[in-house]
Amino acid sequence: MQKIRNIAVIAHVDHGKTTLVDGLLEQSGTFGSHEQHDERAMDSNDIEKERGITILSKNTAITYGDHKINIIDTPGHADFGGEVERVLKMVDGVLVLVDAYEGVMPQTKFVVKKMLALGKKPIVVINKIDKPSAEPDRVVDEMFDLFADMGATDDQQDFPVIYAAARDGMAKLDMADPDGDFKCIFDAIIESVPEPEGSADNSLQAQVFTLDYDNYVGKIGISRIFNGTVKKGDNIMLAKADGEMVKGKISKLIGFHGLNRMEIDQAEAGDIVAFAGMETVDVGDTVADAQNPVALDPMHIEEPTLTVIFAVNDSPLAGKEGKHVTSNKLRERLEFEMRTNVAMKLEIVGEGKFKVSGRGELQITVLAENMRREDFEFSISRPEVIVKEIEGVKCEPFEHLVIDVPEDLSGGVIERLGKRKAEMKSMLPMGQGFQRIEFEIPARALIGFRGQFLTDTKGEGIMNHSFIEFRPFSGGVESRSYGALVSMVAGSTLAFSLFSIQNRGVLYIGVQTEVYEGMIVGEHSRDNDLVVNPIKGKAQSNVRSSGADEAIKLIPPRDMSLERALEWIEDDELLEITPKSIRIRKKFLTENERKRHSRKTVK
Ligand SMILES: Nc1nc2c(ncn2[C@@H]2O[C@H](COP(=O)(O)OP(=O)(O)OP(=O)(O)O)[C@@H](O)[C@H]2O)c(=O)[nH]1
Ligand SMILES: [Mg+2]
Repeated sequence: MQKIRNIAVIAHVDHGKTTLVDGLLEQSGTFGSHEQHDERAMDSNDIEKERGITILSKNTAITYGDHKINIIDTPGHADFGGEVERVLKMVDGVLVLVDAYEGVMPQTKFVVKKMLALGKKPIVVINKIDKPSAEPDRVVDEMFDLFADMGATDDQQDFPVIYAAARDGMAKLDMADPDGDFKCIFDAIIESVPEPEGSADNSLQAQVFTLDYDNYVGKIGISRIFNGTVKKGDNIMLAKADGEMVKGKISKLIGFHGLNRMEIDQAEAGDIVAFAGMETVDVGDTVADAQNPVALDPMHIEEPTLTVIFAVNDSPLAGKEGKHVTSNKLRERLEFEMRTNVAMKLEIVGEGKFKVSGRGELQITVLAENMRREDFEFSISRPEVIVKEIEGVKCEPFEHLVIDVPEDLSGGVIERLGKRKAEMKSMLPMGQGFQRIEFEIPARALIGFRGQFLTDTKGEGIMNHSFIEFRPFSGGVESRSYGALVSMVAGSTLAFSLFSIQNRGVLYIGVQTEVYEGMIVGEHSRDNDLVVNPIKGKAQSNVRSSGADEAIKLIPPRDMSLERALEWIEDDELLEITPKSIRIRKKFLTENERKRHSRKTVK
């Protein structure tokens, strides 16, 4: 049997997981010496590349000496935290990265807690020690405290520490040592991560932890083999979470090496491989022996906390920019997403209306962004948190929020968060005039908070949050404090009218932009909505009579990204999304209709 180690790389967002995996691939010689590859090669899909974040966990394998090391790179963003938990069940040890300046952050806590509870063996990597602001000693202490607080066993608490600058391929066991390469990381993996249990001679038991889809072979289940041996063409039994047993056949067996996948003939206990040929496969299923099927413990799949409604685009500009606009197309696409994305749920709630539930706004945004790139047009509504009854009590999701803010601005931010029902848990000086403040806050109150926070901290604040648990409903929270500037007409915008509207707030659109009645062209500087005419030319009676053209200086419109717009909208508003545009609109386009459904200020 081959010698194997299975590890996951876990950390808070941006602490350098994918960069470290690059280094592991490179320094193990897995990339051929002439092979060209991108930076953060594992972040392979377009949105991952553009945003520089990992969205889907991905696995790779390297060879080091006589060992095969399976490595799973995980996403650090809280919205994808559910993935991490599933991945952790598949490995025997973890590399926990932590930024040598930022230290323990919300998602560090989340992943360390899960990892310790599952009894995994950690190796702590203090990364980015090259940063001038790095304080590796403080961060090591923070990690020791965190482990102790989270109930680490003696064995887990006794973790090896590696100091690294992953981006430079540098690592060492002691800050006083000369800079070294990743050899100390490889050695720590081989020495301290236990070898996989289970035997190749037992009956087959493999568990699926990620799904993938391929146009040629269909659904693919990426799995850890806990027992037995599997060959291409084998008949198997698929043990589903609900106890059902479905007969199947492994049409293809796929192995991983570096950035490549290749067909293999056989795999054994301890390894991580992918199976094709089982159309009904789901995350958590056990791929078991056909004669003696024994299911593994089902997998806990984190429940969604947020929903939005995807609907057919019914704006006056519908159908002009996208190819796929019908309810059927929309349903097919969303159903397709659900086949591989277990963190999301879909419910049809009306003609052309689909309720999509997920873990957070980023997850929803990524789906919407993918769809617009595939030429879809649709609308989405304001995100709402999922409220559920637990033992007769109405409960809602709560989040752990950590902000870093300049000291002189912290008072204002704390006050604002108070109105949003946040409870302050701690406050620490961070150096360079910054304070780190931790809160617990209803997830509901965080919707729309980021934009406000950036304004309040003049763009210098940093905020991070991650899910804690469902807790009793906390009552009304303050929502957006500004109204919308709403167009009263359809047409193409003109500088002349935008020039006067810009005194009323912040514009979201520029000149020569198609608008329609009920479309939102900006944010009002007061709390009520204001109806405006953005297409008025100057050949009208109110033009000043000085013959010469008055210089019209337009302030550049605020660029509303999909996320920013999604956070900004209220219940009576929608985002219209097409391959070319993101428009913000009122649900009811005419003022008369809107009057009948007047805007609520407290929810
Ligand atoms: N200064 C410094 N920057 C680093 C180092 N390692 C990574 N970075 C940078 O940190 C940023 C984030 O790196 P990633 O590898 O994408 O981080 P990640 O943990 O995979 O992020 P997510 O997958 O989104 O959670 C990138 O800009 C890297 O270049 C390091 O050792 N030193
Ligand atoms: Mg990453």
